[in-house]
Amino acid sequence: MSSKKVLAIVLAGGEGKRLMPLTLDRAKPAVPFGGIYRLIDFALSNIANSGYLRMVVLTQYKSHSLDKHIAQTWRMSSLLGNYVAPVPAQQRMGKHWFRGSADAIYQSLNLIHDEKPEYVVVVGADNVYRMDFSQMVDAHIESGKACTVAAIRQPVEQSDQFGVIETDPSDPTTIKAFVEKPTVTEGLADDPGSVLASMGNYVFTADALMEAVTRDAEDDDSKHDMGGDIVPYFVDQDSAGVYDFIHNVVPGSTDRDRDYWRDVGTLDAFYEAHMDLISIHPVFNLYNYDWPTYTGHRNEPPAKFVHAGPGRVGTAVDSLISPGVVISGAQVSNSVVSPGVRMNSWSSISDSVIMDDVSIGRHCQIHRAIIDKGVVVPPRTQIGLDVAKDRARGFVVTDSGITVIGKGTVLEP
Ligand code: ADQ
Repeated sequence: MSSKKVLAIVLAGGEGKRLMPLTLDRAKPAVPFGGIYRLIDFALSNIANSGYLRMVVLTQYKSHSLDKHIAQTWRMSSLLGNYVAPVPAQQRMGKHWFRGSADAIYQSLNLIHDEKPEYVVVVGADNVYRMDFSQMVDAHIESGKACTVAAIRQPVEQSDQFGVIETDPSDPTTIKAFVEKPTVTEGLADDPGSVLASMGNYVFTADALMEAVTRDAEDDDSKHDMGGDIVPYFVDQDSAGVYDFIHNVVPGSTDRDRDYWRDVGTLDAFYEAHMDLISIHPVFNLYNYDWPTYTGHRNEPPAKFVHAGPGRVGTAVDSLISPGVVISGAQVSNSVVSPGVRMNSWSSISDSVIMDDVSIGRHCQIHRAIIDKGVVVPPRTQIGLDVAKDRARGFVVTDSGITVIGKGTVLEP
């Protein structure tokens, strides 16, 4: 099938309240991830690797760093008519901003009219995974349905974080019921510990999508949400199908990571997804060159490890260390370190995520922490060793005890 018939729409306007303080200053899809990436790079790379090179990214909340990242990184050759276009809310349909993800599409219908695709792939921008959307589009076309929802099994106790799909055993590819973020107590018949969750990725037949979001815009009772309103509308029409992610096989994937998908909507999930990158046999393999994850690179020299004197050997193990990092006489383990970080003698950094340009002085101990860009950690600082003390200092501490320090904080000596 020609990729020209498919337009990809990336929903990137979410606020990401549960990732505070990482989303204090930026939209959730712009949150740094995995040392050198932004969360949105996973969705955009999947779309590009699927062969769909016309993408619009709908933005709204604090979109400056997202726009900058897309403009600098995601430039396509216009010779072939390819583009990645960030589209901010513009009040085209009245004096209001996007009222929800379905309204974001409604307010951008001019883009679909201009492009005239047959099919529209709509994806979220804040999940970490690899997926070949062309396989899902093929399944959608074959099913004859107007809407297809990508699905993956998730623990039943997390059902209130997902759209939950119910199918009929006699017709397992048709969605019988879809409820957005319910509290479910009973799992699947063949897997009682799991529910079938929406991944927030959809394929629509273009005309049907345009009609659905237009109807939805006129419905004052609607929350104008893709999961809460648009998918249930197609379910009511008996025209919503399910595409099980288990069938999606991406080149270069292994048995270990082929069904990897993480919703990193909470700080704990965000932290755990980082730990997935650094395990010895990673459950998510960044080194799959057959399905690369693209991003923009800073112009940085190689990472450097300095033996700064007796007992001051700069080392890093089981860690991802980005360009421009200098580890001088400090020990790093089990951590993900972004470009431009400086770490100094007699300091130890373990089980942590350290973002760009953080500076860590001498004799510091940092454990189980997420430290956002540009934080200055003065000498002899402890972070993550005593979470009660961290809370008392005003830091965010997650349910599982991860200490999080917001962008640009200069800590008291
Ligand atoms: P959530 O991720 O909770 O659930 P939502 O907050 O709407 O749903 O975010 C989905 C995507 O839409 C995100 O990429 C977000 O940035 C974007 N978005 C949200 N509001 C927007 C707006 N006003 N304008 C533009 N973009 C917006 C969704 C589905 C669930 C599914 C989970 C899987 O609704 O059914 O289970 O994703 O993670």
